[in-house]
Amino acid sequence: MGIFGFFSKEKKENLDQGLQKTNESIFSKLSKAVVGKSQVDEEVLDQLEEILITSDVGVDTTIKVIKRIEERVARDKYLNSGELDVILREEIAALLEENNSQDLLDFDIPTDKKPYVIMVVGVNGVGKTTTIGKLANLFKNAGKSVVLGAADTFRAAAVDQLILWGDRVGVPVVSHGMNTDPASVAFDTVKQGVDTGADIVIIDTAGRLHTKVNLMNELSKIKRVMQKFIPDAPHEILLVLDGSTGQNAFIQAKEFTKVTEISALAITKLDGTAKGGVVIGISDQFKIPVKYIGVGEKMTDLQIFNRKEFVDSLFKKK
Ligand SMILES: Nc1nc2c(ncn2[C@@H]2O[C@H](COP(=O)(O)OP(=O)(O)OP(=O)(O)O)[C@@H](O)[C@H]2O)c(=O)[nH]1
Ligand SMILES: [Mg+2]
Repeated sequence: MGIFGFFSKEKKENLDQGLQKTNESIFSKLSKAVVGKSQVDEEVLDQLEEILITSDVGVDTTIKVIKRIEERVARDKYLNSGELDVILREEIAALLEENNSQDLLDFDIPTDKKPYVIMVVGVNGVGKTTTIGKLANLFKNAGKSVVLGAADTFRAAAVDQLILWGDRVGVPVVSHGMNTDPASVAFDTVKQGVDTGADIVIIDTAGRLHTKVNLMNELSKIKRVMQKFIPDAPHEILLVLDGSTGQNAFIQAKEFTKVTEISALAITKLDGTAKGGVVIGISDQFKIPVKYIGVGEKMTDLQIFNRKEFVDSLFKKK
Protein backbone atom coordinates (compact mmCIF):
# COMPACT_ATOMS: atom_id res chain seq x y z
CA MET A 1 0.00 0.00 0.00
CA GLY A 2 1.31 3.42 -0.89
CA ILE A 3 1.69 6.33 1.40
CA PHE A 4 -1.71 7.68 0.36
CA GLY A 5 -3.51 4.47 1.17
CA PHE A 6 -2.00 4.72 4.61
CA PHE A 7 -3.31 8.22 5.06
CA SER A 8 -6.71 7.47 3.61
CA LYS A 9 -8.72 8.57 6.65
CA GLU A 10 -7.04 11.98 6.70
CA LYS A 11 -7.37 12.17 2.95
CA LYS A 12 -11.11 11.56 3.18
CA GLU A 13 -11.60 14.20 5.86
CA ASN A 14 -9.50 16.68 3.92
CA LEU A 15 -11.57 15.96 0.81
CA ASP A 16 -14.91 16.23 2.63
CA GLN A 17 -13.84 19.54 4.06
CA GLY A 18 -12.57 20.79 0.71
CA LEU A 19 -15.80 19.90 -1.07
CA GLN A 20 -18.09 21.12 1.69
CA LYS A 21 -19.43 24.16 -0.14
CA THR A 22 -20.36 22.24 -3.28
CA ASN A 23 -21.80 19.42 -1.19
CA GLU A 24 -24.02 21.77 0.83
CA SER A 25 -25.16 23.62 -2.25
CA ILE A 26 -26.11 20.39 -4.03
CA PHE A 27 -28.02 19.03 -1.03
CA SER A 28 -29.93 22.20 -0.42
CA LYS A 29 -31.03 22.20 -4.07
CA LEU A 30 -31.81 18.48 -3.98
CA SER A 31 -33.99 18.78 -0.92
CA LYS A 32 -35.99 21.56 -2.59
CA ALA A 33 -36.39 19.49 -5.73
CA VAL A 34 -38.01 16.60 -3.91
CA VAL A 35 -40.34 18.50 -1.60
CA GLY A 36 -43.71 16.74 -1.73
CA LYS A 37 -42.39 14.10 -4.13
CA SER A 38 -42.06 10.52 -3.14
CA GLN A 39 -40.97 9.27 -6.53
CA VAL A 40 -38.49 10.38 -9.15
CA ASP A 41 -40.74 11.70 -11.91
CA GLU A 42 -40.36 13.97 -14.96
CA GLU A 43 -40.48 17.10 -12.84
CA VAL A 44 -37.83 15.87 -10.41
CA LEU A 45 -35.61 14.97 -13.37
CA ASP A 46 -36.02 18.46 -14.83
CA GLN A 47 -34.97 19.98 -11.55
CA LEU A 48 -32.09 17.58 -11.27
CA GLU A 49 -30.86 18.68 -14.66
CA GLU A 50 -30.91 22.26 -13.47
CA ILE A 51 -29.08 21.35 -10.27
CA LEU A 52 -26.26 19.67 -12.17
CA ILE A 53 -25.92 22.52 -14.62
CA THR A 54 -25.88 25.15 -11.88
CA SER A 55 -23.26 23.07 -10.05
CA ASP A 56 -21.02 23.46 -13.11
CA VAL A 57 -21.09 19.85 -14.21
CA GLY A 58 -21.51 21.16 -17.79
CA VAL A 59 -24.34 20.60 -20.25
CA ASP A 60 -22.96 17.57 -22.11
CA THR A 61 -22.13 15.60 -18.98
CA THR A 62 -25.42 16.61 -17.34
CA ILE A 63 -27.34 15.24 -20.33
CA LYS A 64 -25.51 11.93 -20.02
CA VAL A 65 -26.23 11.70 -16.29
CA ILE A 66 -29.92 12.51 -16.73
CA LYS A 67 -30.22 9.94 -19.49
CA ARG A 68 -28.79 7.28 -17.21
CA ILE A 69 -31.23 8.20 -14.46
CA GLU A 70 -34.14 8.20 -16.91
CA GLU A 71 -33.18 4.69 -17.94
CA ARG A 72 -33.10 3.70 -14.32
CA VAL A 73 -36.53 5.22 -13.72
CA ALA A 74 -37.85 3.28 -16.73
CA ARG A 75 -36.57 0.06 -15.15
CA ASP A 76 -37.77 0.89 -11.67
CA LYS A 77 -40.91 3.05 -11.75
CA TYR A 78 -41.02 3.48 -8.00
CA LEU A 79 -37.62 4.99 -7.53
CA ASN A 80 -37.72 6.71 -4.17
CA SER A 81 -36.89 10.40 -4.47
CA GLY A 82 -35.34 10.34 -0.99
CA GLU A 83 -32.60 8.20 -2.50
CA LEU A 84 -31.80 10.73 -5.20
CA ASP A 85 -28.36 11.43 -3.74
CA VAL A 86 -27.50 7.72 -3.81
CA ILE A 87 -28.79 7.36 -7.37
CA LEU A 88 -26.78 10.36 -8.50
CA ARG A 89 -23.65 9.11 -6.79
CA GLU A 90 -23.98 5.69 -8.38
CA GLU A 91 -24.76 6.92 -11.87
CA ILE A 92 -22.06 9.59 -11.94
CA ALA A 93 -19.46 7.19 -10.57
CA ALA A 94 -20.47 4.63 -13.22
CA LEU A 95 -20.30 7.27 -15.96
CA LEU A 96 -16.81 8.39 -14.98
CA GLU A 97 -15.66 4.78 -14.66
CA GLU A 98 -16.50 4.28 -18.32
CA ASN A 99 -13.71 6.63 -19.31
CA ASN A 100 -10.56 4.92 -20.39
CA SER A 101 -8.21 6.88 -18.22
CA GLN A 102 -7.29 5.16 -14.97
CA ASP A 103 -7.16 6.64 -11.53
CA LEU A 104 -3.73 6.84 -10.02
CA LEU A 105 -3.30 4.63 -6.99
CA ASP A 106 -0.25 6.57 -6.04
CA PHE A 107 1.47 9.17 -8.17
CA ASP A 108 2.79 7.45 -11.26
CA ILE A 109 6.35 8.60 -11.67
CA PRO A 110 8.08 6.05 -13.88
CA THR A 111 11.45 5.15 -12.39
CA ASP A 112 13.07 4.65 -15.79
CA LYS A 113 12.79 8.40 -16.48
CA LYS A 114 15.31 10.02 -14.23
CA PRO A 115 14.76 12.81 -13.73
CA TYR A 116 11.09 12.75 -14.65
CA VAL A 117 10.40 16.23 -15.98
CA ILE A 118 7.05 17.90 -15.33
CA MET A 119 6.27 21.22 -16.98
CA VAL A 120 3.43 23.11 -15.32
CA VAL A 121 1.26 25.43 -17.41
CA GLY A 122 -1.93 27.43 -16.97
CA VAL A 123 -3.21 30.99 -17.01
CA ASN A 124 -2.46 33.68 -14.50
CA GLY A 125 -3.36 32.98 -10.88
CA VAL A 126 -4.88 29.52 -11.24
CA GLY A 127 -2.52 28.07 -8.64
CA LYS A 128 0.47 26.79 -10.63
CA THR A 129 3.20 27.80 -8.19
CA THR A 130 1.19 26.67 -5.16
CA THR A 131 0.47 23.32 -6.83
CA ILE A 132 4.18 22.90 -7.60
CA GLY A 133 5.04 23.53 -3.94
CA LYS A 134 2.42 21.02 -2.81
CA LEU A 135 3.55 18.46 -5.39
CA ALA A 136 7.17 18.85 -4.31
CA ASN A 137 6.03 18.15 -0.76
CA LEU A 138 4.05 15.09 -1.86
CA PHE A 139 7.01 13.68 -3.78
CA LYS A 140 9.55 14.50 -1.11
CA ASN A 141 7.45 12.79 1.57
CA ALA A 142 7.45 9.71 -0.62
CA GLY A 143 11.25 9.74 -0.60
CA LYS A 144 11.81 11.29 -4.03
CA SER A 145 14.40 13.97 -4.66
CA VAL A 146 12.99 17.01 -6.41
CA VAL A 147 14.41 20.10 -8.16
CA LEU A 148 12.17 23.08 -9.00
CA GLY A 149 12.78 25.56 -11.82
CA ALA A 150 11.54 29.16 -11.66
CA ALA A 151 10.88 29.61 -15.36
CA ASP A 152 8.09 32.12 -14.73
CA THR A 153 10.43 35.07 -14.98
CA PHE A 154 7.85 37.75 -15.75
CA ARG A 155 7.76 39.23 -12.30
CA ALA A 156 10.03 39.10 -9.28
CA ALA A 157 7.28 37.91 -6.95
CA ALA A 158 6.75 34.78 -9.03
CA VAL A 159 10.37 33.74 -8.63
CA ASP A 160 10.37 34.61 -4.91
CA GLN A 161 7.18 32.66 -4.36
CA LEU A 162 8.70 29.48 -5.80
CA ILE A 163 11.89 29.97 -3.78
CA LEU A 164 9.75 30.32 -0.67
CA TRP A 165 7.99 27.06 -1.45
CA GLY A 166 11.38 25.41 -2.04
CA ASP A 167 12.50 26.55 1.43
CA ARG A 168 9.30 25.41 3.10
CA VAL A 169 9.39 21.98 1.51
CA GLY A 170 13.17 21.68 1.61
CA VAL A 171 13.93 21.20 -2.08
CA PRO A 172 16.36 23.17 -4.29
CA VAL A 173 15.06 25.83 -6.69
CA VAL A 174 16.94 26.89 -9.80
CA SER A 175 16.37 30.55 -10.63
CA HIS A 176 18.01 33.28 -12.68
CA GLY A 177 15.82 36.02 -11.29
CA MET A 178 13.28 38.17 -13.04
CA ASN A 179 13.17 39.00 -16.76
CA THR A 180 15.62 36.25 -17.65
CA ASP A 181 15.09 33.70 -20.40
CA PRO A 182 12.61 31.05 -19.17
CA ALA A 183 14.07 28.43 -21.51
CA SER A 184 17.51 28.93 -20.05
CA VAL A 185 16.12 28.48 -16.52
CA ALA A 186 14.41 25.28 -17.67
CA PHE A 187 17.65 24.04 -19.23
CA ASP A 188 19.64 24.68 -16.05
CA THR A 189 16.99 23.05 -13.89
CA VAL A 190 17.00 19.90 -15.98
CA LYS A 191 20.82 19.97 -15.97
CA GLN A 192 20.90 20.24 -12.19
CA GLY A 193 18.40 17.41 -11.98
CA VAL A 194 20.66 15.21 -14.10
CA ASP A 195 23.88 16.27 -12.34
CA THR A 196 22.48 15.63 -8.87
CA GLY A 197 20.65 12.43 -9.80
CA ALA A 198 17.26 13.91 -8.88
CA ASP A 199 14.10 11.84 -9.38
CA ILE A 200 11.79 14.65 -10.42
CA VAL A 201 12.15 18.09 -11.98
CA ILE A 202 9.21 20.50 -11.94
CA ILE A 203 9.24 23.63 -14.09
CA ASP A 204 7.01 26.62 -13.31
CA THR A 205 5.98 28.71 -16.32
CA ALA A 206 4.30 32.05 -16.86
CA GLY A 207 0.61 32.22 -17.55
CA ARG A 208 0.40 35.81 -18.57
CA LEU A 209 1.45 35.77 -22.18
CA HIS A 210 -0.95 37.93 -24.05
CA THR A 211 -1.57 35.98 -27.18
CA LYS A 212 -1.92 32.35 -27.97
CA VAL A 213 0.95 32.56 -30.46
CA ASN A 214 3.29 34.01 -27.83
CA LEU A 215 2.34 31.36 -25.35
CA MET A 216 2.79 28.61 -27.90
CA ASN A 217 6.20 29.94 -28.91
CA GLU A 218 7.34 30.29 -25.35
CA LEU A 219 6.30 26.79 -24.35
CA SER A 220 7.81 25.23 -27.49
CA LYS A 221 11.06 27.04 -26.84
CA ILE A 222 11.22 25.78 -23.26
CA LYS A 223 10.53 22.27 -24.51
CA ARG A 224 13.12 22.45 -27.28
CA VAL A 225 15.83 23.63 -24.93
CA MET A 226 15.11 20.91 -22.37
CA GLN A 227 15.17 18.32 -25.13
CA LYS A 228 18.79 19.17 -25.86
CA PHE A 229 19.48 17.55 -22.53
CA ILE A 230 16.76 14.92 -22.27
CA PRO A 231 15.27 14.13 -25.69
CA ASP A 232 11.88 12.98 -24.40
CA ALA A 233 11.41 15.80 -21.86
CA PRO A 234 9.04 17.08 -20.65
CA HIS A 235 7.57 13.72 -19.67
CA GLU A 236 4.45 15.38 -18.38
CA ILE A 237 2.76 18.69 -19.17
CA LEU A 238 0.44 19.45 -16.29
CA LEU A 239 -2.29 22.00 -16.92
CA VAL A 240 -3.54 23.72 -13.79
CA LEU A 241 -7.17 24.92 -13.81
CA ASP A 242 -8.93 27.02 -11.20
CA GLY A 243 -12.06 25.05 -10.27
CA SER A 244 -13.70 28.08 -8.70
CA THR A 245 -14.05 29.63 -12.17
CA GLY A 246 -16.48 26.87 -13.13
CA GLN A 247 -17.16 26.86 -16.86
CA ASN A 248 -14.15 29.07 -17.48
CA ALA A 249 -11.93 26.18 -16.40
CA PHE A 250 -13.55 24.14 -19.18
CA ILE A 251 -12.77 26.83 -21.73
CA GLN A 252 -9.17 27.07 -20.57
CA ALA A 253 -8.73 23.33 -20.84
CA LYS A 254 -10.04 23.50 -24.42
CA GLU A 255 -7.77 26.41 -25.33
CA PHE A 256 -4.63 24.93 -23.82
CA THR A 257 -5.10 21.54 -25.39
CA LYS A 258 -5.09 23.32 -28.76
CA VAL A 259 -1.81 25.07 -28.00
CA THR A 260 0.25 22.33 -26.39
CA GLU A 261 0.11 18.62 -25.64
CA ILE A 262 -1.33 18.55 -22.17
CA SER A 263 -0.92 15.15 -20.53
CA ALA A 264 -2.43 15.73 -17.09
CA LEU A 265 -4.77 18.12 -15.30
CA ALA A 266 -4.81 19.60 -11.82
CA ILE A 267 -7.97 21.38 -10.64
CA THR A 268 -7.43 23.78 -7.75
CA LYS A 269 -9.38 25.91 -5.28
CA LEU A 270 -12.24 23.46 -4.87
CA ASP A 271 -12.45 24.41 -1.21
CA GLY A 272 -13.62 27.97 -1.74
CA THR A 273 -16.40 27.26 -4.19
CA ALA A 274 -19.75 25.62 -4.81
CA LYS A 275 -18.63 24.87 -8.39
CA GLY A 276 -16.87 21.60 -7.54
CA GLY A 277 -19.11 19.81 -10.05
CA VAL A 278 -16.75 21.12 -12.72
CA VAL A 279 -14.36 18.27 -11.89
CA ILE A 280 -17.05 15.77 -12.98
CA GLY A 281 -17.56 17.53 -16.30
CA ILE A 282 -13.86 17.90 -17.01
CA SER A 283 -13.15 14.33 -16.01
CA ASP A 284 -15.94 13.17 -18.34
CA GLN A 285 -15.30 15.48 -21.29
CA PHE A 286 -11.51 15.44 -21.61
CA LYS A 287 -9.46 12.39 -22.48
CA ILE A 288 -6.64 13.85 -20.40
CA PRO A 289 -6.71 12.50 -16.84
CA VAL A 290 -7.37 14.74 -13.86
CA LYS A 291 -4.43 13.73 -11.67
CA TYR A 292 -4.56 16.18 -8.81
CA ILE A 293 -7.07 18.36 -7.02
CA GLY A 294 -6.36 21.34 -4.77
CA VAL A 295 -8.57 21.60 -1.70
CA GLY A 296 -6.91 24.43 0.23
CA GLU A 297 -3.90 26.66 0.50
CA LYS A 298 -1.83 24.51 2.84
CA MET A 299 1.08 22.36 1.75
CA THR A 300 -0.92 19.20 2.40
CA ASP A 301 -4.04 20.38 0.55
CA LEU A 302 -3.29 18.62 -2.71
CA GLN A 303 -4.78 15.22 -3.42
CA ILE A 304 -4.32 12.56 -6.01
CA PHE A 305 -7.69 12.54 -7.75
CA ASN A 306 -9.78 9.43 -7.42
CA ARG A 307 -13.14 9.45 -9.20
CA LYS A 308 -15.02 7.27 -6.78
CA GLU A 309 -13.72 8.99 -3.67
CA PHE A 310 -14.56 12.33 -5.23
CA VAL A 311 -18.12 11.43 -6.16
CA ASP A 312 -18.69 9.75 -2.78
CA SER A 313 -17.56 12.86 -0.97
CA LEU A 314 -19.51 15.24 -3.21
CA PHE A 315 -22.81 13.40 -2.71
CA LYS A 316 -22.31 12.37 0.88
CA LYS A 317 -25.36 13.11 3.01
CA LYS A 318 -24.33 14.82 6.23
N1 LIG B 1 -8.22 28.07 -1.37
C1 LIG B 1 -7.29 27.66 -2.23
N2 LIG B 1 -6.41 28.54 -2.71
C2 LIG B 1 -5.48 28.11 -3.58
C3 LIG B 1 -5.41 26.75 -4.01
N3 LIG B 1 -4.39 26.65 -4.90
C4 LIG B 1 -3.86 27.88 -5.00
N4 LIG B 1 -4.51 28.78 -4.22
C5 LIG B 1 -4.27 30.22 -4.05
O1 LIG B 1 -4.43 30.87 -5.30
C6 LIG B 1 -3.58 32.00 -5.39
C7 LIG B 1 -2.80 31.96 -6.67
O2 LIG B 1 -1.93 30.85 -6.63
P1 LIG B 1 -0.54 30.80 -7.39
O3 LIG B 1 0.06 29.49 -7.08
O4 LIG B 1 0.25 32.02 -7.11
O5 LIG B 1 -1.04 30.84 -8.90
P2 LIG B 1 -0.17 30.90 -10.22
O6 LIG B 1 -0.92 30.14 -11.25
O7 LIG B 1 1.22 30.47 -9.95
O8 LIG B 1 -0.23 32.45 -10.54
P3 LIG B 1 0.73 33.34 -11.46
O9 LIG B 1 2.13 32.97 -11.11
O10 LIG B 1 0.38 34.72 -11.07
O11 LIG B 1 0.37 33.02 -12.86
C8 LIG B 1 -2.72 31.97 -4.13
O12 LIG B 1 -3.21 32.86 -3.20
C9 LIG B 1 -2.86 30.53 -3.63
O13 LIG B 1 -2.69 30.41 -2.25
C10 LIG B 1 -6.38 25.82 -3.48
O14 LIG B 1 -6.43 24.63 -3.81
N5 LIG B 1 -7.28 26.34 -2.61
MG1 LIG C 1 3.01 31.44 -10.24
